[in-house]
Amino acid sequence: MLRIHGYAQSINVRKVLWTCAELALPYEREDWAGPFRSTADPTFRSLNPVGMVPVIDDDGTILWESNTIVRYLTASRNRHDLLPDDPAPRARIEMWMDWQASDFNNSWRVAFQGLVRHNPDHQDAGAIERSMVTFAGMVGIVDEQLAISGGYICGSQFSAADIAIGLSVHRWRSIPVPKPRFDHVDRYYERLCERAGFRQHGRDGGP
Ligand SMILES: N[C@@H](CCC(=O)N[C@@H](CS)C(=O)NCC(=O)O)C(=O)O
Repeated sequence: MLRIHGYAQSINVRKVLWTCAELALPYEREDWAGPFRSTADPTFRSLNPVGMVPVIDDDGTILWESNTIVRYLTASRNRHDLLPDDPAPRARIEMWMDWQASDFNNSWRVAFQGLVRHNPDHQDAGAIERSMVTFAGMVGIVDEQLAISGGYICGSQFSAADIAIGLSVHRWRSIPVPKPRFDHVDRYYERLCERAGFRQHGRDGGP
């Protein structure tokens, strides 16, 4: 049985949970990080030396990094509709996933910590404003892509990249301040809400 290590409210753990829903894959989950057991625990560090959730143990295959796990689960279960074998379409999906993990993910950090988590370390109004401007710029890029892509981030078909991008879009919508409106992103969000996995782990899974 697949084991997932990580608390269910983590955006990165939710990528894995949503993927499991898409694959109808049963799993057991252990709470680690966030308000639960510290990832500094040597047991956890033996699974992931960088001390972050999610981690999976798939019958002895131990992996960390959420987007890598999403790709591994879809590929190992032969879900070529979500992640094709063909190098070019596959790379286009990986490209959006890599951008999500590196640039998009980093843009919201200060705004999210300050405005949603009310983290006392992130209450500098100027820094929050700068983070919101960068975040909005990146949601604007997603909006432009959706205007030409055909419904999902890499085309007319839902793919593994939508799991990463979709949760980032959900995070954008969860920030409780007036924001620029992006019509293609709004329609994308409604399209994602047609999927049970997104409703559970995105829309209703926390900010
Ligand atoms: N690049 C990593 C980032 C993972 C990450 O930032 N995980 C957070 C939770 S969302 C974490 O483990 N934080 C440590 C903690 O809460 O103790 C991934 O995509 O898996």
